[in-house]
Amino acid sequence: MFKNAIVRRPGHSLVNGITSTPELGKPDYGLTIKQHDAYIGALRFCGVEVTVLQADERFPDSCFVEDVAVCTKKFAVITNPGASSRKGEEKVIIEVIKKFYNNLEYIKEPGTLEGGDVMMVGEHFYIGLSKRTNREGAHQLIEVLKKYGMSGSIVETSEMLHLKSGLAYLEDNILLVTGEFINNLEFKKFNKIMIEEEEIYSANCIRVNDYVLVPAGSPETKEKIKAAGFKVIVVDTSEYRKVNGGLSCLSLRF
Ligand code: CIR
Repeated sequence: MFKNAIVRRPGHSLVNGITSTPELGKPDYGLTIKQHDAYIGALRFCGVEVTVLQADERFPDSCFVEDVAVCTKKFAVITNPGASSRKGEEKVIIEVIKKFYNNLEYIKEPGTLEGGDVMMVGEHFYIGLSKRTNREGAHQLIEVLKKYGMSGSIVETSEMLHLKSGLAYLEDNILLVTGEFINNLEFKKFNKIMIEEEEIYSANCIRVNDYVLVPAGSPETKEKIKAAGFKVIVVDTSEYRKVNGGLSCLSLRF
């Protein structure tokens, strides 16, 4: 069960966020805010207490709070983002994380790690190696996990921005999976829900207590998740998609 979530309001500078799909255009500020309101509303509907941080215009991507911390049951890790324009975002999240956690750990140079590359499955954490998360960062996280009696393992990635761009753990041994991860033996033990190429963006869903949040515009994914027995809430994240963002990266949940 998640009791808490932290989100950060998007700033006007989100238009300068990192994107790999410039052809989608720039986020519309008004719509970005509306969608953020709806996202917060969905989290609250799922029974989560949401802490809303003010926008920080200095960091265009700072509404994607998932990347700057990893929040577990026992401790939180402040990460070290691999994207140069995102370095420093981790410092501005520390204060609020301290309100919730006594045990804080840090990923340190030369290690880099972004939370989008970390998927929690009970007490085990899958850590994707990506352009943002390097082997040193992954090893540092594994050492921290061991210290608290948990474990981590490394997953090589090649096409996705982050590990969770192509995977979402819905609990109950059910894994949403797409693209390069479909045949990855690391995930053999899971009951898989396959996401087709046309709806690849919807592999980034989030299970929040009794519901699964699914991005708008992915009817097949929605039906598959419903067929697996979940209650679904559709949330539109079209403006965040324009800057590589999805449902998971907009919050820290713990
Ligand atoms: C970035 O490229 O870093 C941001 N524009 C989007 C981050 C998305 N984060 C995530 O999927 N965990």
